[in-house]
Amino acid sequence: MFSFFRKKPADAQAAAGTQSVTLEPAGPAAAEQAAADAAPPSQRRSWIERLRGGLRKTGSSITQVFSAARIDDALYDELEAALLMADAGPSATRHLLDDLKRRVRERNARDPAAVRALLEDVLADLLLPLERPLEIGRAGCTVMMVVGVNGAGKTTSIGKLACHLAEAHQKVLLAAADTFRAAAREQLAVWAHRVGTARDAVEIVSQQGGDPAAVTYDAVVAGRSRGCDVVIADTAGRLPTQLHLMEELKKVQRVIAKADPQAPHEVLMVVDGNTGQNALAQVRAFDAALGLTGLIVTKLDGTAKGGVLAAIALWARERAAMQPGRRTLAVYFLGVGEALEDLQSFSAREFAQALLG
Ligand SMILES: Nc1nc2c(ncn2[C@@H]2O[C@H](COP(=O)(O)OP(=O)(O)OP(=O)(O)O)[C@@H](O)[C@H]2O)c(=O)[nH]1
Ligand SMILES: [Mg+2]
Repeated sequence: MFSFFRKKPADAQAAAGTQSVTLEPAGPAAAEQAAADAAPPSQRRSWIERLRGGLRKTGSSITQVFSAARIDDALYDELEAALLMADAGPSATRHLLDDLKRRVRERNARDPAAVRALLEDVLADLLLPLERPLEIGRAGCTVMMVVGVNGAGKTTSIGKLACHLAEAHQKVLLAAADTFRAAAREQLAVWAHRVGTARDAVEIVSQQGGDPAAVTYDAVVAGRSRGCDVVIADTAGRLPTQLHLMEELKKVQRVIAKADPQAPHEVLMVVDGNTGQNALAQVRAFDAALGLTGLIVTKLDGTAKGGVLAAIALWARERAAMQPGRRTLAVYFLGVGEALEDLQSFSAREFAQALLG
C-alpha cells in the first residue's frame, strides 16, 4: 500500500546523516520500489480503476468522438465540445486541440484511434509539469499549511497524509488551526490513530477556541523543538471572497515564518474535483493571496469530470513563464475516496489515460 513512497531504508538514512523521504508518483522507479517493498502493485491498479470509474463519463464521451470513421472538422468539433463538457475550459481546450492538430499533421495520422493516442500524449505532456514528488526532509522540519474552500477534503487529506508519513517513519505534528469547528481536532485525532504505527508518530497541537495563528505558531515551535520531521497545519475552509478570512490565512503564514524564516515550506491547497471550472478561479485566488506550492485534488471518485486539471496545468504553465525564478505548482496527490489508500500520488500519464477512458 505504500508503493508510491520511495523511501531510503532507515540505516541508509543514518549512514548518510539524512532524514530524506521522497513521496513519488508511480513511475518505473516507483514500480521497482513497489516490488522491493513487497507492496502489492495490485493496490495501485485498483486505485487507478477507481479513478477511471470516477472519470468514466468524461472518458466515454471522449472515446465516442473517436468512434468516427475519419478525421475531419466534425471530429474536432465534437472533441472540442467533449473537452468543454469535461471542465477543461476554453483556453486549455484550445491549447489541446491546437497541439493535437499539429501532431496529427506531423505524424500524418489518418486513423481516429491514432488521433486518440496522440491526444493522450498531448494531455500527458500538458499535465507533466504538475507531477513532482512532495519532498520531506530537505529542511530539518518540513512545515506545510493546508488551505482551501469549505468541505474540499483538507482534514481528511491531512489525516491520510499523516498516516502515510508515519508509516514512512516520519514524526508528524498536526496543528488543529481550524478553530471554527470543534470537531476538527477530533477528526484529526481519529486519523492520527487510524494505523498502529501512527499512534506514537503523530501528535496534535490544538487550543480550544484559540486563534488559528497562535495554534500554528505553537505547533511549529513545538515541532522544531521536539525534532518532528513534518508539521502540518489544518486550516478552516473559506471562500476566497471572504477577505477577512483570507487575511487570517496570511497571518497564519506570517507567524509560521516568525517561528521558522524558511517556512512554510509548502502551502497546499485542497481542491474538490467536483468544483468544475470554478476550481481554477479558486486556485488562482488562493495563489494570489498565499503563493501556493502544490495541490491535492480530491473526490475524483464521484461525479468529477477531471478536465479542470488541464485548465490548472495551462494556468500553471503561464504562471511559470511570467515568474521564471519561482517554484512551479505541483499536484502532489489525488483523492479517490475516504479510505487511507485513496490518497495517491499524481501521475500525468495515468491521469491522461483515466480521463480518456
Ligand atoms: N468521495 C470522497 N470523499 C472525500 C474525499 N476526500 C474527502 N472526502 C469527504 O469529504 C467530506 C469533507 O471532508 P473534510 O476533510 O472534512 O473537508 P475539509 O476541507 O476539512 O472541510 P472544512 O474543514 O469544513 O472546510 C468528508 O465527508 C470526507 O470524507 C475523496 O477523495 N473522495
Ligand atoms: Mg477540515
